[in-house]
Amino acid sequence: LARFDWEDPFRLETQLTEEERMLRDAARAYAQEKLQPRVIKAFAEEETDPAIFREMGAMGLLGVTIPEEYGGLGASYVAYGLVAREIERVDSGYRSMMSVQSSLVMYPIYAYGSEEQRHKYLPKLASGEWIGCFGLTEPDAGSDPASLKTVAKKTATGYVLSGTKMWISNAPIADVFVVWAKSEAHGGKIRGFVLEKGLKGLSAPKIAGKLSLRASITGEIVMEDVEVGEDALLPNVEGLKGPFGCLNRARYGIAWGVLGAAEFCMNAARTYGLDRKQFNKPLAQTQLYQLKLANMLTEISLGLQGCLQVGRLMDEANAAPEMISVIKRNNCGKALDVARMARDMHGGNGISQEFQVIRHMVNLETVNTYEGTHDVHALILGRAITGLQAFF
Ligand code: TGC
Ligand code: FAD
Repeated sequence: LARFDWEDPFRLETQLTEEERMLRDAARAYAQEKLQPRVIKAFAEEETDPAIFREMGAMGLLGVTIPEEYGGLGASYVAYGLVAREIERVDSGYRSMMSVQSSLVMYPIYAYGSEEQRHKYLPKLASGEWIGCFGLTEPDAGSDPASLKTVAKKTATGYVLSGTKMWISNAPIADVFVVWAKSEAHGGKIRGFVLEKGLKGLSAPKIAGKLSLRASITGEIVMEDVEVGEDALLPNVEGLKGPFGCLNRARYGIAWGVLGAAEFCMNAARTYGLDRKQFNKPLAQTQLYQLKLANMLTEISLGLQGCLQVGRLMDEANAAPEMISVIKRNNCGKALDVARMARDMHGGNGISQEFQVIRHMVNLETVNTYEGTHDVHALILGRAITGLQAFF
């Protein structure tokens, strides 16, 4: 009979290349040795250590899909997903720091930037010397980014930007700001701009008091008549497909990442159930406990296969955005279910920071919301299924 390994039910291991496995192992070692020991305090005290970017950069974990010429590794999207899974096994906030830098800052500069912009920004973002953020969401434009109000007005030498971005990961510690604005000189179309810390009129106040994703700093981006040169414009994209092109990659990474968090929670519940006895037997020897573990294993293993297939299609430049909606939506929702269940299975200990499952649970509430909410991805899929759009 073929052997069943509960830790790798569909033998994902055998479906990866040697290079993918090596990068995954390096990410796992870094995450377990360097991130795991500091996460409980970082989350409790709501502190983000900017040194993490330099550490990740030194390990080659920033912009792994970006070509080596610009400081990346030129690795596959499957490798990127595996890195996201290992980092998020520790904390969704740390994965957020990595995926914003990689997919939402380095990717648009690489895909839509000039050669000068690529050479100026990408190597320093890859090393973690510079920290990046991505400003799309505004106070009145969340699920509906087409209604954003930030404007770019043309001047003799460049542009003046005005507007406010909301809920922006990394913003208060960022050196590089990729922001999306309606450009009057381009018929009001959405265009991307790269701003740098220190520009007059640019500030990024921290949003305090988050009860989720506390190890990842979040802020506003306030632009009060910020003047930039022509060289701040990303020249090679126009319209919402610019930010969405980046979101496709970040959403894909999240789909892998949340399964890392779910795997942590399932493993924690299994260990807890084997150790803890009630009614003279291990909790793990009860039918209900086993049913919950079986449900967790099923969702996680099916989710991983979906990620792998979409990743392989991304590597062939053949993945439709709707495929990404399927895995982002389902894996976030399922990971949240797993984390809530694991919290319950730990009993009272489940609410303690020490056991870590409640931290994953509250983090996953954010991940289920950002990059397109669970319901927005349902509507994207509903539109694909029916041909009818139900957003407005
Ligand atoms: P719609 O009419 O559907 O499309 C407008 C234009 O965009 C193109 N497009 C895409 N292109 C590439 N990839 C995609 N996934 C695309 N989706 C749409 C489309 O072809 C069209 O192009 P063109 O040339 O014809 O103009 O636009 P809509 O306004 O009806 O969209 C509705 C909706 C709901 C699908 C969309 O707005 C949406 O996805 N909303 C969710 C917003 C969101 O995801 N925000 C994320 C902000 S960033 C973030 O959360 C980072 S957190 C990071 C972290 O910390 O990890
Ligand atoms: P809304 O759009 O107001 O949605 C509220 C509710 O209404 C949701 O349940 C939604 O599903 C539902 N809803 C909305 N429209 C419809 C509809 N047509 N039909 C049915 N239901 C609907 N953004 C960035 O640009 N960059 C970042 O780096 C970034 N980082 C973030 C970090 C954190 C910690 C958080 C919390 C958010 C971040 N975001 C970022 C913003 C995030 O993308 C938005 O919060 C998200 O897109 C949802 O927008 P909203 O919060 O305005 O909610």
